[in-house]
Amino acid sequence: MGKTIAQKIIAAHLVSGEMKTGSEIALRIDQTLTQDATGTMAYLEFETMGIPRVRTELSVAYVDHNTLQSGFENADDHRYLQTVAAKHGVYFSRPGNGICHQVHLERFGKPGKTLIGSDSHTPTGGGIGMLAFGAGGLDVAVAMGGGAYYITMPKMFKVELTGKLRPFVTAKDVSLELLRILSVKGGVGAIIEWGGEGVKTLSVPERATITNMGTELGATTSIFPSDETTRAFLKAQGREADYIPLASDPDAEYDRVIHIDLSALKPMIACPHSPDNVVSVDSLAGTKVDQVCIGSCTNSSLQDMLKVAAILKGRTIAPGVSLSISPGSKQVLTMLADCGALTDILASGARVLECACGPCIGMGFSPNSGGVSLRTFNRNFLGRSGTKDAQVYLVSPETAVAAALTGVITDPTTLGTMPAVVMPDTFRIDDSAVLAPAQDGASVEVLRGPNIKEFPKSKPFADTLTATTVLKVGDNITTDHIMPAGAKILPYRSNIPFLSQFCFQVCDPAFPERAKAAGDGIIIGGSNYGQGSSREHAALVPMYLGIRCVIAKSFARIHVANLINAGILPLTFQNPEDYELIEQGSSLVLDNIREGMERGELTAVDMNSGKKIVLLCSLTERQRAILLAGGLLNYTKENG
Ligand code: MIC
Ligand code: SF4
Repeated sequence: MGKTIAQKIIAAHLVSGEMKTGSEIALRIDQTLTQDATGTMAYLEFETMGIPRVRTELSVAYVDHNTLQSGFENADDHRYLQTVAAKHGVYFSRPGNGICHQVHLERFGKPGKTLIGSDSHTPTGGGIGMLAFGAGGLDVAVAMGGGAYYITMPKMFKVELTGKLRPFVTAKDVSLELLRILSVKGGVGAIIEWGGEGVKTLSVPERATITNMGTELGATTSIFPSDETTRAFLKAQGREADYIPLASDPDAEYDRVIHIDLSALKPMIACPHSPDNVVSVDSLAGTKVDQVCIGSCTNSSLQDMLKVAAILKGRTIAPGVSLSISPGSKQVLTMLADCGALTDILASGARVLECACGPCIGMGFSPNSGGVSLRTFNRNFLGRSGTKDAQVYLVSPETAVAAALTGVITDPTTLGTMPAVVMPDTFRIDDSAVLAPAQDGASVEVLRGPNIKEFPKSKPFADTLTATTVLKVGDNITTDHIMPAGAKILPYRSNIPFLSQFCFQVCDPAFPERAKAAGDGIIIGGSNYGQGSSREHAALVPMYLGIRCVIAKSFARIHVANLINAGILPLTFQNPEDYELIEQGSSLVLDNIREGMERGELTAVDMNSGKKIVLLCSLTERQRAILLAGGLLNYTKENG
């Protein structure tokens, strides 16, 4: 039988396991990336492993999230990251150099290689034919130390593209259309491969927009073939030598095939507060807009920015709208300046922000009270923008500019003729903001600030657990609900005690106190619990607050791995209707935990109602050992 692209890369990197859907496989990881919001914790974890130098082909530490320095905390963390990277053989991308995924695509990504990053949008690298996964910081730390990355062998989905996008219809609209079809859980357990004749019409940055947003589908990762378009992109980046061709075999088999005709697509928009709440832009035409934000790892490439500048040229934005533009990298920003496009952007009345995540993670530029904000980003979860009652919509750069000019939601295809945008044959190569690690790490002193607090310790499991259900939540709970981000909280990513005050703040501000008072606690969740970001803090903080188990209808992939790594037992209902039987505040007893973990089935007895609820845990031997050791860090220390 022929192989898919992903299967070929997996086969070439398989350390252990069988490439059988649903079974655990371990992969050799060629490259890692970290960003600053998850990176501080990841390097603290790496340091405790006592490995002097990373064992990957390439590891890069980016600073792009916590760039607002309104106190010493972020600056201290940047200094820590710079020194710890220099010491251990990691390249350091300085603040201002750009968003990790954009810079990695431009300067480091290689077709056919494996990459894991402590950020859920690491699959952006699939745009260039990499097999790239988002992971918790601890998994990245282990990979930096030369350890394998464990995943469940995914199903294979294919999206077959035909036709060609019409002017003003974009790769973002393709992503939104797929979210409309599949929903935020439609990709769980699957790798999404993009193929068909339509692929040839998409540039690498367009492909990267699409693989970036595969994360919102819950997919394990997404990948495009590596073809002549990929070669041209790498050549323009001065990296043609990194090119290899990659395609699926003609007889490769897929679990599901979805057809999308690019020519038939319309501009689409995701409504508050979920990326799959998608309708066509024309159906909302005329809705008043207060703010427009263009940028993020989804839509900040040179191609996106040149299109935005070309539409803005000679026009000014509507008086009621505030427009921000954050180019994805220093390369993008300098090239916009070189060709004069930056002047067109500034002349329109836009506010140009630094090359960083910025408003996407609530790092400044929060909307006004109840404000309508149109963003070219990938997530519009409740409260993520920093304004709890804001109405955040996700759109393409073209739809964003149309709204900025008119002041209302506007179908960009009504703007007239799309100005021609010519992409340069070569990019401006200047890697001076990427610092190479020290030759001799031993002499480098790692500088730590007072904000770095001790890593919380998890308790190993006894055979019986009696715990209170301290919180019951519904479906599609995101890690932004569990552990919010934003400018006020993000600087404390290496200070778990401080962060814990904000756990579940969006759902229930009394949760942290209640959880602490309860001692051992359990969270009850609906389906797709923990979707969204890779932040391991969404597991470490509940662990710190005494959470021992999460019982849900189903889990998102990265979060469930983070729970296990943190020593929290993830359980699912055998019968999803039993979700209704458990009330918040009841007391559950779980017996014979060890044996139950082995059998994959445990019974919880509700002390209030006396009801018995059957719970499932399909854990591998390794995962059981991690849980029994009290988390991956303890396990790794014990097993070398
Ligand atoms: C996000 O987009 O939510 C983030 C911030 O990039 C996260 C990582 C984090 O929480 O630091 C992600 O996507 O993994
Ligand atoms: Fe940064 Fe937003 Fe991308 Fe996350 S989704 S990496 S916050 S730009």
